[in-house]
Amino acid sequence: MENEKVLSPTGEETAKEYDASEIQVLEGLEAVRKRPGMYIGSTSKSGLHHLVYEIVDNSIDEALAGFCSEITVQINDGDTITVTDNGRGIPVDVQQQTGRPALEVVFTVLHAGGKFGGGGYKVSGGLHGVGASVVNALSEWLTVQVHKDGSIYQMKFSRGHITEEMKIVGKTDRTGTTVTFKPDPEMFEELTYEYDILHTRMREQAFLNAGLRIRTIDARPGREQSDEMCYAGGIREFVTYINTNKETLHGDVIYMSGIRDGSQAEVAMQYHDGYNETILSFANNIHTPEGGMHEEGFKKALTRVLNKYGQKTGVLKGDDKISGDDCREGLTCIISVKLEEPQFEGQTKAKLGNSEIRTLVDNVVSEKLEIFLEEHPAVGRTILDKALTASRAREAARKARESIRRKTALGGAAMPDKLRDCNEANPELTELYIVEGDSAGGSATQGRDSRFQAILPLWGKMLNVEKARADKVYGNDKLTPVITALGAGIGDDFDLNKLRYHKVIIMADADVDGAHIRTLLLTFFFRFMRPLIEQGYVYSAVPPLFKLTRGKQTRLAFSEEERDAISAELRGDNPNAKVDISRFKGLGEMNPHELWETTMDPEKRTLRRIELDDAVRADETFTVLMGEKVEPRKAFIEKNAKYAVNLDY
Ligand code: TSJ
Repeated sequence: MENEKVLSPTGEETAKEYDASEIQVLEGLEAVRKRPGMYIGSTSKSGLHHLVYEIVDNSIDEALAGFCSEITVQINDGDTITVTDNGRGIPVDVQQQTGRPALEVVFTVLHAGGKFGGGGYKVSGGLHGVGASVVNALSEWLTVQVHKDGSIYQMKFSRGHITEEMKIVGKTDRTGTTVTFKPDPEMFEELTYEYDILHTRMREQAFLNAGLRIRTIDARPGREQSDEMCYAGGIREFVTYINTNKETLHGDVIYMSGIRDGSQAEVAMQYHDGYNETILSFANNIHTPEGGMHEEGFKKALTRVLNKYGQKTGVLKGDDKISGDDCREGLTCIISVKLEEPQFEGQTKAKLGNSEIRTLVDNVVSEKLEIFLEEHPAVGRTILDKALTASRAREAARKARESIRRKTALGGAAMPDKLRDCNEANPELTELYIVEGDSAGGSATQGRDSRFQAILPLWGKMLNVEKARADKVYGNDKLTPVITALGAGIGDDFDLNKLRYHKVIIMADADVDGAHIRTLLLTFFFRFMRPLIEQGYVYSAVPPLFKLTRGKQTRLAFSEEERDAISAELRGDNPNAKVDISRFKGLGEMNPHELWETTMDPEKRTLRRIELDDAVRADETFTVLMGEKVEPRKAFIEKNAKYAVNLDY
């Protein structure tokens, strides 16, 4: 291979000689294959999808530079990926430093992305900012075609090695870059792409890059679908999208932007009548869930501007102050900044560290929001009223919490009327069953072992935690009994040492209503008693669905599959044997003895411990679930009922 014949960019034959720099190149890509996780996070499903983002980021850079307006991402049969753009096309001319075509360097040198072609402007970039060469190293094969200057240039690779040198394969009248690759089965545990994951990510990128048209296509047989996304309004439309199911407090999304010293900041925001704060921040199109300087700058400026405006309009008097939290109640906000050299910090490198960006965002919001409020006094008044109400509610909540704390401090609160407590006092030995409905509660009370099992029935419509402010949660007649029975307080005052039961068991039907109550309770625990879940004290009871009887033999089944299997087993070799199958319709229909035998007897029952992940998902389900508008909520429940029920298995 010392003197192998290769084609130059113009198609002439030249002798190729490997030199020291090229050996370094190959060593670089070997490193990627040795420790892929270092470059793309993981080799599971998320890493597999990350490959696509790394490629697309290059096209987005080209769009940011002003030369690309369309990007297409396609999943092909066999789960290969094709990304196409209509940019200028990756440069193909031979580079001074390396003596190789720029195109080759892009795919074979680690960290080569965007650093050529005269002051390459790089503001996009994946989580680890690595690029095309990493994707190349981790692909069984990769083909790139560049349409440029009237010719189509093509080059092929396998696992980072060149398999076909760059050559001209045809003529063209357009410009752009197309890359097709097949993730290497030797490197990835998971090889099947999920259209929804790519689609969601590409939609986010379309929101973040106003006017950029992104198409996603699934061309795998039997799964054909496609979408086209282009948002002239950019992050304004992102906010509108998030607020789709909410009652907004002012018609138009507030938009602010500014540029300084080569950095750019954009903010879009809109209040709704709910109580949650949703701030999504991005740096160079990368999501920063841990926040950072851009979020800090926004929050400080928002609080300052609203307080100043309140004083100026006389709504706030003297020393009146609205806190930052109160200024953000019911706020949906997107912050997007673009800067030359982002510093990502924090546990997952998802927090922006550049302090100059805090000043930039602060300045932009201070100036532009003040002007907006001057020009839209009605909106200004609405926002101030919202913040003031939040402020009063927070004060009421603080008092309610104090009173609960005082009660517990004074030799323990009176236990709730509905609680059927157990005799044992040592929390390590006791269990609390939280049971949906009065009739199931009655059966559980009669069926339990009262030495160590306590029962708390919950009945009627549960409080919707999403729609309730903290003070309502504290004073709520459904949740207060739970708080009191557990005895450990809530929120900042929560103290596991005071917990009265070390097993907290949610017992609800395996239907949509049961799933609903479970989701509500998990969300409540997640938000107000998180250590309870983190330390593994929360369980879900697993009631059976079927009872099968043959003669004197009785068996229980927890799913339809299990029912069929047990039925076959009971019949044995005798096809005529009669197996009686009855369905448990709900907890309420079991008699106390049955409930004990099937669901509560520690010797026989199944309990499923709730993991933090379950609670996080419940919380997310909730956030989407509990918009103000009923129709989307209903559709969502129906679509997710299966998942919610699955919490139990
Ligand atoms: F990942 C990748 F590198 F393979 C890749 C790059 C994949 C895809 C689908 C597109 C791209 C890409 C790169 N699209 N557009 C560009 N543009 C450039 O590389 C480019 C073109 C011209 C100039 C110039 O200064 O003339 C500079 C650059 C960086």
